[in-house]
Amino acid sequence: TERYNPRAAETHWQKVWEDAKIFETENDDPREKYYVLEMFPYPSGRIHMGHVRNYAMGDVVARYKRAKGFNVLHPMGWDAFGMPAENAAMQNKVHPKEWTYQNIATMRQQLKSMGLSLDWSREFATCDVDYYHRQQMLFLDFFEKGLVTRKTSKVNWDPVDQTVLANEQVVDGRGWRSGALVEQRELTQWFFKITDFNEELLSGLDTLDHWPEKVRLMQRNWIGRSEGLLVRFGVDQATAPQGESEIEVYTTRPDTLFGASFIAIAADHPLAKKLAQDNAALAAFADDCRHTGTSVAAVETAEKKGFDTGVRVKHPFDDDWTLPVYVANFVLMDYGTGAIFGCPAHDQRDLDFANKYGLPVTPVVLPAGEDAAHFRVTETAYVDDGTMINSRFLDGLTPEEAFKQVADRLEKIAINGRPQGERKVQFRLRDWGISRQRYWGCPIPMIHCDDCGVLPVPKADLPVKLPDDVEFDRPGNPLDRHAAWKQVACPKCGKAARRETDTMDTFVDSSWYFARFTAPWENEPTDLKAVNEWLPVDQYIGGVEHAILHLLYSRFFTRAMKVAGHVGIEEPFKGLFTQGMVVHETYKGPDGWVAPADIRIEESDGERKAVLISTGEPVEIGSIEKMSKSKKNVVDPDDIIASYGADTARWFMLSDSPPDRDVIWTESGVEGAHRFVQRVWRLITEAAPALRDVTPKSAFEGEAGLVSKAVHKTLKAVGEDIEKLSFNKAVARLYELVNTIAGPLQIAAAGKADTALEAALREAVDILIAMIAPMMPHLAEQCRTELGADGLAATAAWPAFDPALIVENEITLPVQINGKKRGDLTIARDADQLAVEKAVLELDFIKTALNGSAPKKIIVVPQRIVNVVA
Ligand code: ANZ
Ligand code: ZN
Repeated sequence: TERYNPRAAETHWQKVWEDAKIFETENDDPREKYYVLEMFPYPSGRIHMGHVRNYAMGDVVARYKRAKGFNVLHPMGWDAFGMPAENAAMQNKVHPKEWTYQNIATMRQQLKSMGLSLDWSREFATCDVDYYHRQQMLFLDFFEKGLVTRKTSKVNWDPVDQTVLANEQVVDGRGWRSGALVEQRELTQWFFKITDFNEELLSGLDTLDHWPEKVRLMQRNWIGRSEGLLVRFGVDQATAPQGESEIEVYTTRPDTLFGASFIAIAADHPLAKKLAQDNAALAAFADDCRHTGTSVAAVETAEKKGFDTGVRVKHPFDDDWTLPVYVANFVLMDYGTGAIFGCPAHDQRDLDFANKYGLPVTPVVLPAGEDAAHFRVTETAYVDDGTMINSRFLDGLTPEEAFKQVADRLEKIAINGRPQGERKVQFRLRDWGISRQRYWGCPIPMIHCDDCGVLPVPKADLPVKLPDDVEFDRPGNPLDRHAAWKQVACPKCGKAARRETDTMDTFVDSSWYFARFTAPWENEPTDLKAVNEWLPVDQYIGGVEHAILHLLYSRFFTRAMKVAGHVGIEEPFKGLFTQGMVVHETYKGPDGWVAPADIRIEESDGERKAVLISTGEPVEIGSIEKMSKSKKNVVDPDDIIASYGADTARWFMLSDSPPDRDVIWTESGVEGAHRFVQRVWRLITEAAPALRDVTPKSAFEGEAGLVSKAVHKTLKAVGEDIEKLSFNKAVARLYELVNTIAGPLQIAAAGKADTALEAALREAVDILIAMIAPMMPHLAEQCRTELGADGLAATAAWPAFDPALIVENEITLPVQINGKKRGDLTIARDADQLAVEKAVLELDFIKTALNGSAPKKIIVVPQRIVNVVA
């Protein structure tokens, strides 16, 4: 037979599917719904292997569920706003819009060449006016519901690029692009009040039992609920500026209050600011702190530094005990109260700080097995449980009991007319700052009037469209420099006013696209009926790098949309799966990294060597890393599809590793996958003439029975594997099945199979094709055609296995000779006495033992044991 030609077959079937519109989903359909979604791509230019893996997995689920009779929604779109388009504009003088839509066109073609069963009729890009128009409607609705605020906050400001940087964009205190020293600036920004949903976002996680536990844990930590105490320390008047009578701290460890040795406040704490006014050294120190960057990681890794303000406070339980007040770089203004009491023995940062400034270290929690007289803390803080010591009335209690004691007592003491202690639940989660001083994003639909203040754009005036005529010749936000665009009449008084020039964080765009897919044609952001029918997404698949922000923002957005009446549910993603990365060997030549396409692997005596194809020079084989341009270890999906076909690429992506782990892309692996494609093709086409007009029928007996049993067992298991997203297991079973039926198929091809075997084989190949269809959809169609089957594999039902063929209907009995076990007999479970006796006498070890003579007796204990008396 001819070799299978994937290129011709794949384009053919893709066109057939497209013309028949079989993946276009109707909203009103009586069948049960199933919504499968892969995280939509950013149109960076070309798809990469990570996309291939992600979309191959989603497509298996979509095709499988379709075959199982569900009305499947499997849409695709583009997360199309963002910085790279503007960078391209600055570097290559191409308009962000043009750059983006060109990339989309390329990538759409690439995705289509993968043969994904997507409903392209619902496609949109978040930079489509149609889409961001609805996003502006949502913004205004959220504003109306009090879920949007404007407030000043500290941001990382890049003075060269004149833009706000995300924490991730600050590297060693400098802007990632400009290299300029980043400043902390107070900027007025727009915020979504995600913290209004603190408790709900936390408790909602408990309901998401189809999410990976590690993702739920990451979200829990990010939300960061803690139960603590506000403690008000009275200021020693002699040491403080006028009007400063107390410092309020937040602590989760009030039990350690007797181990306190200092107070530390943030550089932006009001007291620090006041003191800095007439203390130049302190002002300089505070300034220095502002350069650290606001991220937790930046604060955590920076060396702990402090400045003694000279102010002293009194210990809440002892008026004669004073503590020094420092300004410290590790205390953040926007957490708790921006002030802490330091307990060096039981907190590592406090200990580092105390050691640096010679402050006392008094342990107050004694670990089990230590004795109080000798226990010291020097380099490592003790953060675990134990028994209270050095703590007066708390001594002997557990920290938990001590917490309660301190809280109860401080709640009853008053300071300046308020209790000195107050229990307080605190969250780490901050409101979501969505303002970006950028062009390529969704304009925030607000207007600034000198007389009337900040007002929403009237809904009738939406959309606020991005202007096309913008220049990228200077850093900063082109919208801000666009006088004509900015100019607008105040919707209230009619006087000249200004448009808001900030655009929305692109995370906003991806926080509701899954809802929009349910009715992308709708004038309102959603069609309530459609969105409530389709959501939640049954299976969401994407990278674990989105485990926190994207998923949390989407969970918030869904709740906010519910408040605004755009959806009826709270949790958008019922099932979540986070896939592993695609990794590849790296190669290093004399002039740096070398691409896999430029080398050849030579194997001799089991040793692998890499040489440059061009010169034959040896290159070093390096470690296996995530595919990245910087290490040049990328393999272009286009090349793979061109040489092996999409089915091979998909099959390999699904085959090698559990889907949540990294998969190592290897040339030999791809070739193995391709050999399998060819093998299936050859076996089926060669047997096709014999099987074409055969009516499928399973068998229970003989060779045909073995075929039927193998195929039904595999069918059951593969279905279960796909339901569990264990694609690699399904693939392994299919390899095995093909091995099992290859021989019989060749017998059939040679015209030597009996009717029963032919019928069993016909059924087996039909089922095999149905099973490979979700993974290798083109090959499945082609094989079906060879067999003369009607209809398409893409719309065929998933076959049902016959339970009767799956029960273990064989039994293994120990066989004894004169009461001593000599071997086993495997036989049909329902075999009668006579059949067992007959089979036993056929066993080699029995024949040898009897050596031609007849046994005296054969004792058969049914279902248990056989004893041959010689
Ligand atoms: C005294 C103490 C003693 C603390 C001890 C810890 C251990 P979580 O659980 O994350 O909420 N803290 C409070 N506000 C802070 C701020 N603005 N910047 C830096 N640190 C701050 O952590 C709460 C603990 O983090 C608080 O409890 C406080 O230090 C510190 F043995 O108070 B603790
Ligand atoms: Zn006005």
